[in-house]
Amino acid sequence: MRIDVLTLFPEFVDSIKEYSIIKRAIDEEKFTLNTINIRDFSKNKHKKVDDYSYGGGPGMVMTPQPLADCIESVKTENSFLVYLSPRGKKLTAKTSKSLASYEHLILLCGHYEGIDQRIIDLYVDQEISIGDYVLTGGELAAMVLIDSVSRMIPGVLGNKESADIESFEDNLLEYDQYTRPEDFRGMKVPSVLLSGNHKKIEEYRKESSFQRTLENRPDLLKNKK
Ligand code: 4H6
Repeated sequence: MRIDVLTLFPEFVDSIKEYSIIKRAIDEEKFTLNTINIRDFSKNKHKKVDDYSYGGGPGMVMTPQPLADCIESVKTENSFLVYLSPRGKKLTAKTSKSLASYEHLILLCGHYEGIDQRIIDLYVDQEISIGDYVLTGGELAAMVLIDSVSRMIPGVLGNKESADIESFEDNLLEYDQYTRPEDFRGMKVPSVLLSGNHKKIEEYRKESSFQRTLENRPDLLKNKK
């Protein structure tokens, strides 16, 4: 898979290439990540990429010319273009999994008050939001999407790590986890986890998952199969 990120802040997005599982996946050529500076495509003498909003009101809108030229410089027949915006459809593990099967993903990051609607109408295949809050730009949303999609690419995670992909699919949150020491400042690890009784441990974890979900995300339980 190839991911191209169209942004006004390429260095910011490039920084994720240096870390953890994404770094390993890129080194192992599971996918490539490129950033393209939208400003490089501006034909304005001051490299301007924004303009006033028709109809008035506060804030600027990203102007179509640099966006169209930037998109056309990377787009092919099998590209899928995602626009990160607070107006988009909410990102879930299911969306990430389906995005992971594209040969070429283009992620468009907006700034100011957003982009000219005609660019959306012409080029955007899917408008995605990472949650109900506003960010100063689409870059952090694109980085979240890249992280979550890359984990779904076959071979990016080890067998052990892959298990937690399934965990969200069954609409339950993770169970409580412990590691050494057995006693930390007087707080003991639940004895069942030290018992070696795998059936009991399994039961404990199911119950722990259920309780955490009930407490933090009761909405997930309604969708449970
Ligand atoms: C597109 C349109 C994504 C992108 C408007 C982006 C939240 C998310 C942006 C804007 C984003 C998300 C610019 C509107 C700043 C508000 C960039 N915010 N905004 N939830 N911001 O995925 O002003």
